[in-house]
Amino acid sequence: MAARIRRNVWKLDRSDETLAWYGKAVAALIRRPIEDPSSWRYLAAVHGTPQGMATPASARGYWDQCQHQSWFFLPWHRGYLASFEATIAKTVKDLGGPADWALPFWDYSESLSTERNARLLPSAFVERTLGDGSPNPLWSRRARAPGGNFELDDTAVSTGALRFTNFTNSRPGVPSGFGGPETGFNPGGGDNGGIESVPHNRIHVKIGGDSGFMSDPSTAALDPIFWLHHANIDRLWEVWRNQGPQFQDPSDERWLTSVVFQMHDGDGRPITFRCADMLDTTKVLHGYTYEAVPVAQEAELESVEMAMAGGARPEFGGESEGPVVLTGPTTKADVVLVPPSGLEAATAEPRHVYLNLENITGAGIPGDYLVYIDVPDDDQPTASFIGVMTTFGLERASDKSLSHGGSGLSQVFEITELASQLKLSEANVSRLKVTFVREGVAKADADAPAELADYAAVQRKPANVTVGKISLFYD
Ligand SMILES: [Cu+2]
Repeated sequence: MAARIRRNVWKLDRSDETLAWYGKAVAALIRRPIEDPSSWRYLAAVHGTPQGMATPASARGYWDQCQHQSWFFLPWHRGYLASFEATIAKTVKDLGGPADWALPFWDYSESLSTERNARLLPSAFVERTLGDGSPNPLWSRRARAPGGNFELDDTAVSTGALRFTNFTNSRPGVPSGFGGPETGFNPGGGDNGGIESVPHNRIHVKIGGDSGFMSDPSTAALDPIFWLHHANIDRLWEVWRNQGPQFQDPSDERWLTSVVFQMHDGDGRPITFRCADMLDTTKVLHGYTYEAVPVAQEAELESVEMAMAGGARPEFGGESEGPVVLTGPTTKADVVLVPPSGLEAATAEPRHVYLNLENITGAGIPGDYLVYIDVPDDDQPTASFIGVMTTFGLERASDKSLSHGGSGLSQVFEITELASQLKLSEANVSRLKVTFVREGVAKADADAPAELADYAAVQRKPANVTVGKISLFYD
């Protein structure tokens, strides 16, 4: 069979039945027992399970496998999507549908001039019931969003991560590239790759709100929109690679072959794969392609020149005086710059300056934070936006009982241009002021599809978040 074609969900014809068949398959899978690898709940548990949920012996090594804050984020999720797509496609066929069903993708970052609905949840997912009054299998527990409008603003849908020319990075203190930091098999914690942070993490929390399934890795894949969101992230990997010869996947064997992932195929048979098996989408399980992989325009204008993996460790330029607890809508913190080995000692202007947020820990769903630094503007300091601190996966990353958890998330922003405006390399500047503005999370529906009511009953912990340290590095 020719490779399946994953299509843009907002570009499907009115007569197209892809989503109608998706709904029918979801309704079938959701009734299957959780021990069945082709059931809705088993497939979601492969990503993560809520705390306290027992893993049956037969599911050990299959559940709780999601790779986040890692260079395995993209390839693991690619295999996961293919396993899911194969299961849905087989069910669609068994129900009398087409043999070539493929997962659509939701391109929320598409220009509103070519698709004015791009930032709205596709309409088939919005209503609780279908025309005949029966429950809509594509509806789920989400932030309340009239008409499917989750207010995905520019900061949520930005594809700025495509400008990273490096896939990964192993140097502490500098950004982790497009795909994520070099790690071992990793269930979470540490620094997100550019594409994982935005739009991936942002979209999760915007859709899930304070207690919807999408806000937490342990319930996210219970929401049928999860898969269309991840199909788009997977597509953006193809867009990234398509930008030119300098956009290369890692060639290191530690990435390509050393870690083996296990899942099931569409017939429920165990399969294994490595990253090397995930590089050509037409050879991933049943094979697929995307109908739209444009060359990113902004990448042609300017790509982020990154300090390459393996280079010298950047110089330490200062840090906050202690942990910063983010309470209330706005929190300000100072980074104390270090003389004499600090920036002012540098003989020339530093090539890059990086602001690091380290050991971000907490619980619940606090939502994302907009981060600013004060820059002088006609002697009046103005807060200048440097990026978004995302919190998807915070509770997991802060959980000391998990094998890799406990030390929390981290995030790195390159602030080279602002640092030069700030004249950080001059001796009279001794402090950098950082401001965190809480974006807040929308209230989610209390209900959930009847078959998933158990998950909705789990109480979320009250939200709190602490940034362990803010530090500055330069090279
Ligand atoms: Cu995700």
